[in-house]
Amino acid sequence: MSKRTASTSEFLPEARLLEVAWEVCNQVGGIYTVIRTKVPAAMRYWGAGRYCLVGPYLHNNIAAELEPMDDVQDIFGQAAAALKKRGYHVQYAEWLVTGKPRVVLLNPSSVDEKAINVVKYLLWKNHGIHIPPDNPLVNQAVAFGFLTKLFVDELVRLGGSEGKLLAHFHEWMAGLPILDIKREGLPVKTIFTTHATQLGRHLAINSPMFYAHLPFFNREEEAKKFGIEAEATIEYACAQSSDFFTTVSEVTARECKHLLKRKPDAVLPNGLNIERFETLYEFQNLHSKYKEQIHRFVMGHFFPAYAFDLDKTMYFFTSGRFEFKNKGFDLTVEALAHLNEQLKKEQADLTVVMFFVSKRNFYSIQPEVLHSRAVLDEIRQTCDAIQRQIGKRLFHESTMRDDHHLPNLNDFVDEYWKLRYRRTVQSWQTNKLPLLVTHRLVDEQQDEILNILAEKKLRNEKEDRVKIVYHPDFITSSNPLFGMDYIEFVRGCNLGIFPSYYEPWGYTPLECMACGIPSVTSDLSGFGDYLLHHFPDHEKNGMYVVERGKRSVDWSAKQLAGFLHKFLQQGLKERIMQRNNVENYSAAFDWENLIQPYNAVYEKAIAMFPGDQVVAMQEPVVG
Ligand code: 1S3
Repeated sequence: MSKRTASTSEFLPEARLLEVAWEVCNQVGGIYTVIRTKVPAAMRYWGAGRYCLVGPYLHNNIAAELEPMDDVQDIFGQAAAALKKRGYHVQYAEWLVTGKPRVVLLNPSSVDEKAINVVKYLLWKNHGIHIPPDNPLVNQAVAFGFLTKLFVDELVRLGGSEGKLLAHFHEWMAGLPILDIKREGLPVKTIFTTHATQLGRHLAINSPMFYAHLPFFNREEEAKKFGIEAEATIEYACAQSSDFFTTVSEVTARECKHLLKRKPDAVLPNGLNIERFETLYEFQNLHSKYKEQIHRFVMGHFFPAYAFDLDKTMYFFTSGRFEFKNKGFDLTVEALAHLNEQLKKEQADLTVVMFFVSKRNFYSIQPEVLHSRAVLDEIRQTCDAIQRQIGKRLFHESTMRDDHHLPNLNDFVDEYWKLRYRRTVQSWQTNKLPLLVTHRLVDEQQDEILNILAEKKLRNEKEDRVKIVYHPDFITSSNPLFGMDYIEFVRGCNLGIFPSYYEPWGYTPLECMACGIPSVTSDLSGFGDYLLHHFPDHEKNGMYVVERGKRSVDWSAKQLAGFLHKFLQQGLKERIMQRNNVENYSAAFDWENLIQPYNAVYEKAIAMFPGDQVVAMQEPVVG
């Protein structure tokens, strides 16, 4: 694997790069991860003075992540100051994340309604884009686009004829300035990256044969049907007008070709900041440590009803935003039902606990779940007290005895502790089945996961070999049930399951890989498709790809169940080996490598400025 090492001064020395996204300093989904994790690699090429992120200023609490740079009079600082002078709310600062990039945050609400209406009128007049009056998100995108364009104008003015400015926009919410940059013929080269098409996401949820029908959808009609005309038209116009149009995977490139009527000029796969350990056992140890913590939760949740052997228990999980079909939750449950039946038939002595982690509206954690957890903690404290008492008295007794026999340890425990022990354990046990869901959901009757679990008869019965824990909230360190953050939870599990139906890239299996945890993805996810093309040995090494593209749900569910069953047949040694192999893959997804396709686009864009030679695309270095 070659890594290109360029020093800041040698990479496109005469250029500056603006990277504009709604998710700069504003975490909504995966684009935030792209921007934030890419910063160190981007900074290595561009350096602080030539690279600036631009995002929306939406919440005051972002201030804690910023080191204001009001006094810095570099070109970005001067342009920001010029906007401030005109009365807009602008913050120029260092973003205190790894790599410390400079950011300009523009507050959309500092553009008054009158000005927004003028901008909307001009969008209609100059670009034929109709913006409805009552869509707050689109209104914010219009205001943000307006401010970003003013910022670009200032940079062009300040840069004079010397500087070459590249402006890279992510998603429709950031892309509007592209249209006027082109219309006015500004000396700025634009790149537009879509991370999913607006129409594609809606169609995938609603159209049963989405992929087969892709060439036949009528863009305008479908956008109207879903009430996303403004978003879809903006996205279409940005894709059409940008100098370079890119997306994150070949899967989404096909979608763009049909729905945005432009084949992307380049595919820019997503990476991570991969932190590798000096020695393999370090990440294996982390797995044991966090698995122990998950054991605690599982004991509290299941053992009041019945116990099972934790040494023969595997933890599977899925996570992501709640898009039931797109994220493959339906397929996962179906496969788990097959697996459960098969394990029961085989009278297997192992247990699978499957966690569904997503975000739903809920009132609170179920009181039973909290109660059981609290009583478990009390049992632990009681056991510790008994252990201390026995230890102390046994030691004392041992020094006084003539024989060498172990005395009856029961005699060393006070009646108080015996009674407290009996009472606590008794109050813990219950005849009820362990709950499927940890929280009181707002709309429990309509919940698609609970409904399909009922339909597939996964109820957490004692005989079931596959148990379910549905946790309708993301896992963070302040979470009272697990007491660990998401990545720690991933490290403690044995397998991640993400057989998505619609997934332009999909960070979840990549995060598993970075932790050395095997996972399942699908050939319809950008990441799965990438594995299929670049890593022929992926399955042998714990990266399973379910076929969904040309298969029925039933077929794919059986294939997934087969993968899960095969995974369970491995012994401890094989699983350890597999974790090592999975972790070995992760280097290929380090931004240090995946920054290269970005750089290749930037080199091409610079070559478009008059007087420059065309720079040949670099050889791909990944895979
Ligand atoms: C999108 O976020 P999403 O979860 O809405 O962008 C991500 C980053 O490129 C990508 O990983 C994901 O598949 C897309 O769907």
